[in-house]
Amino acid sequence: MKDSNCIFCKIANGEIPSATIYEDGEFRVILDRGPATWGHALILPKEHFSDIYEIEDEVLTKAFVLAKKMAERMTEVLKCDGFNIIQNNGSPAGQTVFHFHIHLLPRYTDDGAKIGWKPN
Ligand code: D5M
Repeated sequence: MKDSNCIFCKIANGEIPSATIYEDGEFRVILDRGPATWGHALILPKEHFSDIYEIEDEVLTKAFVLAKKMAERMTEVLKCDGFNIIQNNGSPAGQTVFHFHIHLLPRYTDDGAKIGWKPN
């Protein structure tokens, strides 16, 4: 269900312009307005789900299949050396926009970006 107060609902459904790099009937992929690396993009479902707990499994599956395809294509185009696929849930985990989205983060050797989690 669309949420009239949700900025990503408006972007995903084309009511607010965005730097769109892919679109189909269910998803829009946009460039992040504050890129952590060159080419940082976000997959937005057009339907509103606040987080991974709320999103329907079928849409979630399609979103991650799309993430894989986008990562493959973006790696070809951007010539990046690695790729983070990140999805935050809840404020303590870094979620700031409460419309489910997947971060596509091209990584470059020695890019210096402070991203990622490593076990101690
Ligand atoms: O990620 C939310 C991300 O969304 C964060 O990287 C900034 C980005 N953002 C927020 N507003 C916009 C607009 N209007 N255009 C493009 N990108 C945007 P989170 O995982 O919730 O912290």
